[in-house]
This record gives sequence, C-alpha cells and structure tokens, in this order.
Amino acid sequence: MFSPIKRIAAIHDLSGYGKVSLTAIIPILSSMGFQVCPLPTAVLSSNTEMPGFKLVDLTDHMRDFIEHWKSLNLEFSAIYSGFLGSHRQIEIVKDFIKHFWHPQQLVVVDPVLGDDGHLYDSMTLDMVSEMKTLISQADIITPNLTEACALLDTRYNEKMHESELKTLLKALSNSGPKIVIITNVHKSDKKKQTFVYAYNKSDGRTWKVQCDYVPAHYPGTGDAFTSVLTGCLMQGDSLPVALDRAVQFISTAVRATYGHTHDPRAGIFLERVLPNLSAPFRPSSFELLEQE
Ligand code: PXL
Repeated sequence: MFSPIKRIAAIHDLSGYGKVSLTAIIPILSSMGFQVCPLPTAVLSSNTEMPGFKLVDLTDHMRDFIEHWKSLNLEFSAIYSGFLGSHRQIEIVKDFIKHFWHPQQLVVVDPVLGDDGHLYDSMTLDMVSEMKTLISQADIITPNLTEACALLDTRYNEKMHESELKTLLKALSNSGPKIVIITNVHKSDKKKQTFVYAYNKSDGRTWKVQCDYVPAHYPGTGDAFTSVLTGCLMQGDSLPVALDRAVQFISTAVRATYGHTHDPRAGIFLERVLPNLSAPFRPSSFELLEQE
C-alpha cells in the first residue's frame, strides 16, 4: 500500500511512565517526519527501574496483530526492534522481518541483553543464542559493549583497547549486519569519557564519536540514541553524521535533565529537547579511525 510518509514498524514495549522504548521512539521518529507503527511486545505501568511496576505480556497477541498487518499489505521503510522479553518474542521478530523484508528497507536491531558486564535478570543464555540469529537478519545493530561481548561469547573487559574493539566490530559484522555500532565504550586512559564506535562493512571504514560524560544514568537513552540514528540515516545522513547527531541529541537531553531535581529512574526530559531534531547540523566530534 503506497504511503507518502516513510513508515517504520517499531517492535518494543510500551511503558506508561519513565521515557523508555515506545514512549521515546514514537516522539523522536515522528518529529523527524516518519510514521511509527508500534507493534507492542508488552504494556507496563512504568519502566522496570521504578519499583512495583505492573506488566501485561502481549506475546500471545503479537502474531494476530501481524496477521492483520499482512492482510492490509503494509510495507515498511524500516523495521526496528529493541528490548524483547522472551525467546518466543525474538522468534516472532525474526518471522516478521522474513515476511515484511524488501531490499530498500533498513532493519535495525538493538540487541538489548545487559549492561556493565552483566546480562539483565530476565535474559537467559537461550535468548542470547536466539538474539545471535536475529542480528544476522539486521542491516544495523547497536549493542553496548556488554551485549557485543555476549553476542560473540567473548569475555567482557570494561576498558578494551581500540584494536580489540575493531576486532569485535568486524566479528559482529561477519555475522550479518552491514553496520555495527558499539555504544557506551570507556577508554582505558580517560576515565570520564565514553565513546561510540561504528564499522561500516560496505566501505570498510571505522568511526569513533566521543560522548560528554555526565555522572547520571537515565533509562531509555539507548532507545533514544538508536531512534535518532535510524531517523538520521533514513533522512539521508552519512553514518558519521548520523552518529554525531544522535550523540549530540542524547548529550543535550541528559544535560537538560541533569540540572533538575529529578529521579533519574524516570528517564530524560525528552520533550525539552525534541525541537533540536529539526535544528541545522553542526559536526562536532566524529573521527575516522580506519579505512581498509
Ligand atoms: O530499553 C530500555 C527499556 C525498555 N523497556 C523497559 C525498560 C527499559 C529500561 O529500563 O524498563 C520496560
């Protein structure tokens, strides 16, 4: 079915409070000019960092929803998945991509599995194996360092040397994705800096972008980062420009939130910075590391 607006299937949970998943993804990609079609995996009262959250799992309804979309002959310019709650949900996403895939499409998989060297409590080794097969169907993946190591069965080391990071990037791209982006990387010599590394298999170039350090953790910044990155690439930006715009957006959002007296578990004040997505781009920190 023809659409004058590019459509994105977003397979994520909907958390009523605390800016994560669909409540971050929809406003970001809508304000960048895309029509987001959410396929919710679960509905939660809040993100899982808020104590006492309530959850309704929608796994049993996802296939029915997908059948309806098939009957409408929907086409998507992008498919974007994030946190998935079970082995079955990962299988459903794999089947979704197989059915709705077409050559001009961008398939973005954020393989949410863990952070800081540990898998999240809800993740099983079985889900890690299933995630390995899901990333093989993606064009772009955005693991953090913990997830990159888990997907490659490599020991996590918080302060990896740049040469080891390049090995991880290439090993992950060998499993399928054209673009591999590893977020949240700390450097051994500079404690208070984090970086994003990216490898583009199509031109053999590796990029590094430096992120501002703020001593606070806000859930949902990964979802916001991958959403801005996806939107920028779909708007026609090059990979380094898309990375730079996404990093700058998150950094501004975190700074806009940090000065307030605010429970960080509730996430960033996204609405304060959404208009920045329409601002002219000013390159800041991207750096070419290597070209094969
Ligand atoms: O991707 C972040 C995320 C997604 N979904 C839920 C979450 C979080 C982070 O806390 O709680 C339900």
